[in-house]
Amino acid sequence: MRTEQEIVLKFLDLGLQVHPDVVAYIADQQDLSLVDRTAQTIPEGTVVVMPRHIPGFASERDGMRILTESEVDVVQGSRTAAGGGVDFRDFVHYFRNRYDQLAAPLRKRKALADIYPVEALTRTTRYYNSDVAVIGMVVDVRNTTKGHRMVHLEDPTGEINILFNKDREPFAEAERIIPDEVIGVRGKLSSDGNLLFADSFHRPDVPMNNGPTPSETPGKVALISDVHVGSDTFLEEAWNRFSEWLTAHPEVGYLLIAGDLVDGIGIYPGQDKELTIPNIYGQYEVFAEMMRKLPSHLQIVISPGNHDVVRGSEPQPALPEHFCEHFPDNAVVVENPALVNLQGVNILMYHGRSYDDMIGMIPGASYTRPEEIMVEMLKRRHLACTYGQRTPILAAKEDRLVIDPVPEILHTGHVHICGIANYRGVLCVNSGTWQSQTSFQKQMNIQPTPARAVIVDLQTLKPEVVDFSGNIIEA
Ligand code: D5M
Ligand code: FE
Ligand code: ZN
Repeated sequence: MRTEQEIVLKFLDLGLQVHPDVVAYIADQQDLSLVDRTAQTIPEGTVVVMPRHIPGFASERDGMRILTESEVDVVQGSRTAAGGGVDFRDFVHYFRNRYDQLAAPLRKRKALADIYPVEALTRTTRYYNSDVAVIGMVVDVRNTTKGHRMVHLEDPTGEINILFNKDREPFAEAERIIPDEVIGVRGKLSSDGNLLFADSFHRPDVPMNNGPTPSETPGKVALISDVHVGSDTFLEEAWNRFSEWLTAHPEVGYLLIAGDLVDGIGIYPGQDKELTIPNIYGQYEVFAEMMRKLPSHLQIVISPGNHDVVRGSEPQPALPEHFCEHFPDNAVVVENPALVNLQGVNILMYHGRSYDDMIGMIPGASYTRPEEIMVEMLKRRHLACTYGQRTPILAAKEDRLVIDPVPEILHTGHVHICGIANYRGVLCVNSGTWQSQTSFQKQMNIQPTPARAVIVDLQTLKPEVVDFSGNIIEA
């Protein structure tokens, strides 16, 4: 009998199933007594013996050293957490919940001491002409004929207009205010209580003293997105180079894929002419095959994007079972967005549909610098705050697009352009794509940066961009 078979049977005799990496490890050691020794030390109730159950697991396979077993902890956005249906009352709950979540950090600001409910300011003469602070959600924002910025703000008690004078300091930042974000403003109330003249302006933001918590043990994660399997612009050769590279780099223990796994069907007009796999099941089948070819020690986390088969409104549910039944055991599907913890390092994965809204609204923003938009998301502590534009949002009882806790890494995609920034200790990574320029992007004048993976060292939180485009010449 082959050693591997013997090991499996020995575990089965003990009422235990066993992970293939454990079998390979014990076979390598040529020490069958390890089966009994492992069985004695595993926690009670264990069904499958995992590499972590072998103390100090470190294996030599294919001549490579696997340092530690990688483990993914899905903190937010695991498959079971999917929100329910929509009810008109949920809109009220949804925005109230957003307000409550984002007003909390603002209340702690010294500059926003003595916050008043809007109703108290507008309904009583008491505060007219005085210095006050409010926290509210932006209903809308516009420029006045004189070039000032007027923000219509709402809190749970009422509504008020706020004027940002073009000649005063907070004006520049006020130009970047967008609908449905939660802000705090200090200023002077007009003599009739209807207008607040802003002196200072505050966002929930990442705390100034934010310090990331790196991993205490070695490990690396590869961040990618927008694979677009099934499209005639999918870069198969570059993908194969990446796949081989991962096999040759066992120190990379994790692969996080932030959506647009496949190109999908009927996502944009005329897409059928640009598909090599015209069937959605076929697309996920090929994607699954690509995942199975990756080394088995790699922990893969897969979240959906706007080209994937799930509902477009965010949070998007994880891929349903029948589209991922051929994914390997080392892959886990999560929602979009999802917060995963790798060796103590929190990584917030979000596909990034809201780029399409924010780029249009924030002065100076561009598809070529996605990292700047990631900073804007962090300042607002929200992934997609503007409701009712291109990003469909599911109004549920809780706003799960709020960024809380502040992660060590924010990982997005969608834009197809690689961009990296560090904002108050948060590493922002937009990982690019595995698809060359599409006809749509040509029309939009978007030049993608395909076939790059961003590798982050979990101990130092330093990113490194590895280019797999080979001989592809970028236009
Ligand atoms: O997005 C691919 C690229 O196209 C990405 O740069 C965003 C851009 N894009 C996608 N949808 C829109 C809309 N509606 N307006 C402007 N730009 C857009 P993908 O999700 O892969 O199709
Ligand atoms: Fe995409
Ligand atoms: Zn996308």
